[in-house]
Parts: sequence; C-alpha cells; structure tokens
Amino acid sequence: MKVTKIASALAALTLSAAACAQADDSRFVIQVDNNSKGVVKALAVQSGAEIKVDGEGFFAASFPGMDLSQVKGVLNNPHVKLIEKDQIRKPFALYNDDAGNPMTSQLTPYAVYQSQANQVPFIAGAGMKVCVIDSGLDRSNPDFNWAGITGDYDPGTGDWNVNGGPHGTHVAGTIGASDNEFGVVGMAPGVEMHIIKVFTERGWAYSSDLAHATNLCSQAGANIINMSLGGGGSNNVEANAFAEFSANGGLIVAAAGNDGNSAASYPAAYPAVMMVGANDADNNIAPFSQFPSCSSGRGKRATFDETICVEATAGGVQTLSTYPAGMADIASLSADGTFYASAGMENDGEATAAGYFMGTAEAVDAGAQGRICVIDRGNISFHDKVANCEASGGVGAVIVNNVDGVLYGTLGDMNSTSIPAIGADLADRDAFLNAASISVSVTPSAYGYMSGTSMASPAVAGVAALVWSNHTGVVVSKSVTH
Ligand SMILES: [Ca+2]
Ligand SMILES: [Ca+2]
Repeated sequence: MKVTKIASALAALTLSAAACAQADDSRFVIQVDNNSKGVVKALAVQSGAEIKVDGEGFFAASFPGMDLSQVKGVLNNPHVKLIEKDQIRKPFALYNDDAGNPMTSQLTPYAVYQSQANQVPFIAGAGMKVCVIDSGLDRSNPDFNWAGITGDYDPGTGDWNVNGGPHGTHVAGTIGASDNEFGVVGMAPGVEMHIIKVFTERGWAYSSDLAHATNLCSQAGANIINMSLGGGGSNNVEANAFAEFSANGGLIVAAAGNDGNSAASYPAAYPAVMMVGANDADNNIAPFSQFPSCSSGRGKRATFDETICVEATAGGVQTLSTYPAGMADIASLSADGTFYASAGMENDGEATAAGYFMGTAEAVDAGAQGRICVIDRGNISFHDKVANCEASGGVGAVIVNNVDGVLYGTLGDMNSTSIPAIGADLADRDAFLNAASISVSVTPSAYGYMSGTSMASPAVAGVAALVWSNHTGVVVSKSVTH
C-alpha cells in the first residue's frame, strides 16, 4: 500500500473562507418588472439606498437606518410588486464535533468525520500497534479500557501510565479512544498501543531519547510511531533509528511544528518520518502549522523532495480528546433538551432554569432573578456581563457570539464572578431566546480541547492504523514512488 494514498486521502482542500462581513439588517429585495426597474432603482438611490444586487425582475438594496415600512414608503410606486427583507444565509461549518457532554455520552470529534474514519471499521487483532512517544498516559481515563496498552518505565520520567501533563493522554485518545458510550472516539478505537514517556509537563527530550524510544517501540512490536514533538537541527543517531524502523516496514509520523513559518522541525523533516500539518474544521490550513519547503539546494542543483515537507494534514484546531481525570474543564449547553456547541469561559458549576434575555447585559436587571442569562456579545467585557447577570440573581450566563462560530473567551485574571459562564454560537441564538428551559454546565472533566500539529499527527497515525488494519497483507513504506 502506498502511504501517500493515506496522505492524499487526508490532504486538506484549502477553501478560501467567505469574507466575514457584518450582516446588513437594512437590506431589502424589491420585485419589479425589468422595464420599470430603472425608475424604481432611481427612487431607491434618491432615498439614500445603495444597490447591492441587480437581478432578473428584482433588485436588492441596502437602506441604511430604514425598516420595511419606511422602505415601502419611499418606494411607493405602482410598478413595485413586492418588497421584502433580504434574509441572511450563512455557510455551514464543513465539520463539527458532536455537541453534548463527553462525561455522559460519546462525542465524535470533527476530525473523525473529516477524515471519514467513521466510515471504516477498525479491525482489532489485525496486528496494529501504535507506539506513542510523548508525556505518558493517564490510564484511568475510561476511554482507555482495553487490555492492549503497554509501556516502559523510564528512570528519568517515571511510570508510563502516570501522566506527565495532559499532552500524551490527549494524543493517545485521538489515536485510539474506545468506541463506547462516553467520552470521545479515536481514529482506530481500541488499537494496541505502547507508551514511551520521554517528557513531562515542563520538560523536554533529546535526540538520543527519541532514538532509544524508537528501539523500544520496535522491541514492543509496534508498526506505527507517533511523535507529537519536535525541534530544530538534525541528528545522525536519531535519523538512523527512524530510517531503520521505516526500512523494516514501519510508519513514523510527527508534527510539523506550531510556529507558523517555513522552518523545518525534526523529526518530521527526516525523509523516514511523515510530516503532518494541521487543518481546521473548515478544511483551512491552521495559521500556526509550519510549512517547510519541499525544495533543497539552489539553482541547477535544486531538487524537489516530498519527504522533507508537509506530507499530510489532519484536524488540529480545537481538537476534543481525552485528558487526565479532572485536568480539563468542559462545558455543555442545552436548550429544551437539545445540546448546542459551546465553550466554557469560567466558574465550575451546573444550572438549569428558564432563560432570560439580558441584551448586552450592561446593567443589573431584576428580570434575571433565578434564571439563565442569555447575553449578546459586545460593548462591555465578558466579565462585566457575567457580573451583572450574577448581581441580578442570575444562576448561569450564556454569552452569544456576534459573528459566526462558538465564542471562545475567558473572564480574565480578575474574575470576581462565581456562576457558570459559557460561550455560544450566533447561529443558535434564536434557540436560546425561545427556550423554556436552558441548562449550562462547566465541570472538571477527563475530556478537553487542544490545538496544534501535535493533535494532527496522532490523527494521521490513527487513520494509518485504521486503513492498515483492513489491508494487513501489504507492506507500508515511506520510500514508495509517488
Ligand atoms: Ca469513547
Ligand atoms: Ca519527513
């Protein structure tokens, strides 16, 4: 099998994002016969309107500051058939995480849908084993509930199954989190893993550590290695270890790096290691994802070499995965029993109550007593909005974005509030305004979000295990012809 096929299956299409202009509330569509359109357009322009679309039997225009009845007033002409509001139509996000609380139900991360990993069954027992060289694993997370997870004790970093920070646990979940009733699901759910702990939360590793780890991965019978790590400068011993693992039929993937520039990060830049960049849920390449050149040498000696630049990308922006117990906060938001996308801002807690719309919440409002405040973004700080909700007797706050997408924010370092506060998506605003009951919860969780090429690399390692588990007779080689 050509690994490059996996790469091309994963390679993100870059779509240019539609310009995110502020929606115009004063836009109207006017139906009028083509032969009378000029007169009516002139009337519109006379009244201060700006023509936006000149269509077949209609035109659309913006009438600043006017409502529908005012526009009907200024366009009082017998040729006009109908004047109506120009409704806003938005692009949907290409891929989304399932909405809900992973502590109580299983959510499929967007990257799984994006890579179509949910359409292929992982064949357990096909001999796949992914070696995760990272910061160890919190084995207590209920999404690592199968027997085939092993690891090595390291005299420097300690037991592999004691987390050295959340990084390694998050990475491992993206590869293989169990397909059960809660948490998340990995690309190759339940794949055998071997964990090598080369660093802890504030630590780092050396090239020699990685060379040694690669040998341990081989000894453990791994056929895929994931390294969500890197640094500048090549090293001969390290390069040889990866080359040998690859020559023996293994696949090594590593993160491209998060500096958003064209610098090469090792081990990803070694020919024997597949370099993985990050894309977001809309198939755009993440701005932080490094992109070293595929060319080396100059002038006539310049050569093109796909093995020294990004070979695949996968979801690595706001990636939901496993955390060590209680090390993440996760938010959930529902209205009349339906879950909506949300992001926790601050203050652990849970509340269910009738909603109360507070506008932009710039003042205390007795109507919010005992209710969940639904608050529009804008004018004052998130903190002051939540503080006004709480001072009004509100029991929870939902701040709704004023542009597309979930509002990710915090209440700042000087937070004086205590009620759970959550950011929400503008697209869901009407659901909150019309709901009889809203539930908000911000709770310590074993699931949370991280962004980085470190999150993309394990997605590729997991997809490779998934695809390979269905085609065990083939030899995987990074050095195949393209
Ligand atoms: Ca799960
Ligand atoms: Ca490479």
